[in-house]
Amino acid sequence: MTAPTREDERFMAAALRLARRSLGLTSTNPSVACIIVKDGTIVGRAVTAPGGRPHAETQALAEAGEKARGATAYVTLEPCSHHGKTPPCADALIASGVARVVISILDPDERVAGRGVVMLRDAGIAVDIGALHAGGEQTLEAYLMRQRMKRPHVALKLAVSQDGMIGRTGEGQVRITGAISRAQVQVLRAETDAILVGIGTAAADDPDLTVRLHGLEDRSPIRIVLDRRLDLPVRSKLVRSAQEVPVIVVADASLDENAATRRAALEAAGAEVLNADAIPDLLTALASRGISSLLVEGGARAARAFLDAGLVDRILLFTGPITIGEDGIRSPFDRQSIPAGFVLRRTARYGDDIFEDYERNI
Ligand code: AOF
Ligand code: ZN
Repeated sequence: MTAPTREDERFMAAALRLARRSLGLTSTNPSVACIIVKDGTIVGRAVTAPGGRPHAETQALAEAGEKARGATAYVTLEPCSHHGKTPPCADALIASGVARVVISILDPDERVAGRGVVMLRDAGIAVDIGALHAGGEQTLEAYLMRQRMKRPHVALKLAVSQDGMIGRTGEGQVRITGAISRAQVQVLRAETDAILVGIGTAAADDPDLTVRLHGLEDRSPIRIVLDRRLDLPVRSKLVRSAQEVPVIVVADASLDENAATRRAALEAAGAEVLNADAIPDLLTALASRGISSLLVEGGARAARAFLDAGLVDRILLFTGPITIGEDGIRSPFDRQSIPAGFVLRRTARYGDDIFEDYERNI
């Protein structure tokens, strides 16, 4: 195995950028990109198709055609070796005549797990693993979390005022952040498989939690409400739009008979009711359905529940310029009191707001 060259890193960076563009579109498959390079020129490039198939490699090879012979393929995830709904990508690469394959991350899927590399090497193809490994881990973080830990990757989003509040008691939505931040939140939603709020937020704000940003309207994630006693009104925007974008209402397993009526009403309106007593149970259930990424969007109680369970991997903190005052609803934390164990990865200014991206330091 040789160390990746500058050129390898340049093409892998391009592949990772391409893969990131389809995050949220390929579930339950990861978004993987493949770039085929012949004599320094890109002759084929593709990302996993919406819905997860075809995989990246077969599409990139189709574009390259005969030019793939002797070329180098850059793939963000180890090419698959299993016969799933499509034949193995490793076979397609071998048949194409590529001379070398550069991989960022090995695939933890137990059907693959190094077998893709073995197939390629057995066929005489040079394989280099680990180019831009950290970037690969980040781009595939949700998929890797589900594969390795059998739970989705959890990001907690909070919009906090200067005085550490997330809203005002008795009021619906309070505008804490500006238009650019709100558009960024829409992008975050589009990139995630599922989005979650507590019943407090669902009842107070009556949000629909869909993606409305121009061009991303078809990328609304599944919506989940933590609602132990099934109080979510059937007339809420969430339930009324359940036919278009799925809604899962998470209730206690042991509910009284009155709840059976509410459950039936929610189900008749198209929502799904899922029983889970604790957050780890919920995450296990979501992972087993192929949900790799979860965005927790509010409010304070839901945020605290995930933090207390130690099940937050990323914090996306938007701090707006306004001050709310005494009747405010206090955020579990603000910029000055980030929970222990998180490190700042990125910061940006969105108009008058400050955005900070914290990652759990493991
Ligand atoms: C690749 N290239 O573009 C992707 C891969 O359900 P299946 O048969 O599509 O298999 C899903 C698995 O395929 C997934 O868990 C991961 O191992 C791999 N994804 N592999 O060679 C791709 N998206
Ligand atoms: Zn494949």
